[in-house]
Amino acid sequence: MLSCTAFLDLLREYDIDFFAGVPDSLLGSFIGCLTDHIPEENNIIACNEGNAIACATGYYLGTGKPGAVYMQNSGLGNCINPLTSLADKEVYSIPMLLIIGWRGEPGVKDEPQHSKQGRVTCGMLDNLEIPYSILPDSIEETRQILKTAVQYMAKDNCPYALLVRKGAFEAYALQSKKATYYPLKREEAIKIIVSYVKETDVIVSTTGKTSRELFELRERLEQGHAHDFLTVGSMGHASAIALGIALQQPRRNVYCFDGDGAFIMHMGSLTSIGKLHPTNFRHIVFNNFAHESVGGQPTVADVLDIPAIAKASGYETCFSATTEAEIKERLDAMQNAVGPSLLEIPVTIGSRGDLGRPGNTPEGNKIEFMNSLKQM
Ligand SMILES: Cc1ncc(C[n+]2csc(CCOP(=O)(O)OP(=O)(O)O)c2C)c(N)n1
Repeated sequence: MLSCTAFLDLLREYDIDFFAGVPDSLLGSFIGCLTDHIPEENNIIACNEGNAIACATGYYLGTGKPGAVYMQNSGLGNCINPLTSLADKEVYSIPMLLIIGWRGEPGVKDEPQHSKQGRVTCGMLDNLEIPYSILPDSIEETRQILKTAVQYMAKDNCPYALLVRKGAFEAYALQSKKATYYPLKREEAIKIIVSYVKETDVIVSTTGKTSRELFELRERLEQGHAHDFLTVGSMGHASAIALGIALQQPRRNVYCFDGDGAFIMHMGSLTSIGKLHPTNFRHIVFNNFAHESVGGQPTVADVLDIPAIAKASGYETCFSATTEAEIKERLDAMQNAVGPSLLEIPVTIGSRGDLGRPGNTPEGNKIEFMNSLKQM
């Protein structure tokens, strides 16, 4: 295992001191270490991974030095366009070090949404003609690999990737977690909304612990899972999925359970929702100001006015609420909305240590969910 601080020191030795990216659980310790040791303007927690490639490009244009971009391998898809049409040798030829968490590595047990991406990660890098190495265990070997990467970036002016296996980094506890104190935790807020929704309503929930908590709650209430579509992968796309359903199923309410990180990742989705204006679309954003599911690194939600953004994108009714009574009052008001509505619920960061994972398969979830939509 590598010490996060030793790896960071090594990167600095090679003059890599700018970072941009989206957090990942395999890189959680390292990104926590960056959050504590690198000033905000040199560690941009980007809205999505493609955006991080663009930030590193700007940094290179401004300094002549390669920066580093960190991501989970599921974010590679978000990067393909800027990697092929911006950083690529045949376009602007921009060097940068990609630090990629390798979820779903073949032979390593992982969740279903990671298995395909894990299997195709090396092939994707090969197709992108990006050379890569697997991050070694020892600091000495890492020094050698970094030397190769830095020499390649200097000579060829192109991205070089490091693949990071599960368990590669020693634990590092993020010191500078922003404390957000609100009356409810996400799980408690989910419970309030689930007890409010009607049997004919459906929920599309976002990636990470939101879907896991929703699944467990339905188990505990013995309600089954037929009314929930758990978006276990595809971070940031839950609202567009919910939009697609809302437009085709106008007689039922479609709730989207979003996280602030996921909401920000593909915020452009709001513009389609605002434009198409489905009255039955109910967007709930559990805002803990962090990527809690992958280590609690901050998002930029502390400087956003989420209801105002939704309103300016064409939503009809937009609120914020922090207590149970307020939430219920706002949910009542959303019933009378004449267009899409949004409720932001600022919550205290945190979740249960014994939180499980959905016991159904994604395919099983889809079939059950589609069958439930046929009824009404
Ligand atoms: C494209 C992509 N990038 C990164 C990830 C890793 N990831 C999974 S959940 C998550 C955090 C989501 O944060 P937020 O939406 O705020 O929800 P929270 O975990 O705080 O409840 C991240 C970054 C991913 N699954 N997909």
